[in-house]
Amino acid sequence: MNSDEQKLEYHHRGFFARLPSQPHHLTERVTPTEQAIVLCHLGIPKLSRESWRLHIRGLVRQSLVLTFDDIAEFDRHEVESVHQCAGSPLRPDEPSQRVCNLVWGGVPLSSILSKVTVFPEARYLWSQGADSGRFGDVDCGPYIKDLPLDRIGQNVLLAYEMNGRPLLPEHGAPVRLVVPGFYGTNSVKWLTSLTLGEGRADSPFTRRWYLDSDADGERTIPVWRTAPQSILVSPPPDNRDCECGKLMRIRGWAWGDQGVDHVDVSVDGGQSWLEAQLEPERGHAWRQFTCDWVPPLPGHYSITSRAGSPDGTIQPAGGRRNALYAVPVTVR
Ligand SMILES: Nc1nc2c(c(=O)[nH]1)N[C@H]1C(S)=C(S)[C@@H](COP(=O)(O)O)O[C@H]1N2
Ligand SMILES: [Mo]
Repeated sequence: MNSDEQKLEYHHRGFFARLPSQPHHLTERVTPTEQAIVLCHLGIPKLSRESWRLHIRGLVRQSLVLTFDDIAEFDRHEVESVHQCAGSPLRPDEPSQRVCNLVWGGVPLSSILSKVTVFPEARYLWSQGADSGRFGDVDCGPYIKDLPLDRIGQNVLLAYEMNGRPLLPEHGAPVRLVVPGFYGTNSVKWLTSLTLGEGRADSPFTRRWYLDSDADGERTIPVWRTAPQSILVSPPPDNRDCECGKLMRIRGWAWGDQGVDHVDVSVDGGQSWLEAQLEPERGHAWRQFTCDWVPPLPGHYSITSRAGSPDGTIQPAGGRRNALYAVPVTVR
């Protein structure tokens, strides 16, 4: 343990999560902060803007240390983006709908990196948080993630605001990384250092967990880019106002890092599909889809939505985090 870690105080020590997002509660385009997911593997460290420092090191000509005021001097940018937890790293294939859509304010990482000379061998950016400790019976050291350097042009942000307010402690105050289009796990909170590296970072969060097997099961791929996914906001489960012969508007959100070019809706548990209307793309923010349906007969129905990306990938029936799920509806 170095002297920085010894000095560090915590609001909360150890795993902490708030995952309130029941899809039908996510009625708003920008998720209110109280409804946003919170996921902390190791705890919630206490950091102040005044004493916070960001170290930039590794394959750069000269390392750099920035204060909060240094960061605040750069032009402020805003990015609206889906913020999705990939689910428990101990149960990576479990389908989940832990998601929200937030507006982040801060400085593009590219502006910060333009202040250093990056050596051509550098291919990855390692990002480290102030938090350290145990997770899943493993002594993890600090929370460290990485991302390919060529991703940085895509709105990667050093964020100090969420939904127009300074970051709350649990969301990474005073400054965190935000990687739009990647799963939330990559958006390192309580950011303290950025290291330019030739290979991937060496941490349980990059080498032991957050690795998926590809379609053939032959290779592992880092849990980086979000797969196509959709959630149903309306009707809510077990809705009582559905009437036979009365038009029902089925509505929800869809997203995916490769883009989503269609969403289909099924009312019969996935046996047949109707095409939903999808609003135009809006960067890495989620997109609304709607589908009008007139229930022909009273009875029990099972509503499902399925997003697909231009390369032909669609949400799978099961066994993946972006698998389909169904909303039961009774029609009178
Ligand atoms: N330093 C640090 N950053 C972290 C984490 C963490 O445990 N420590 N959790 C990650 C995970 S798994 C998710 S889903 C997001 C959650 O961000 P939020 O709590 O602001 O919603 O933060 C990511 N960044
Ligand atoms: Mo997560």
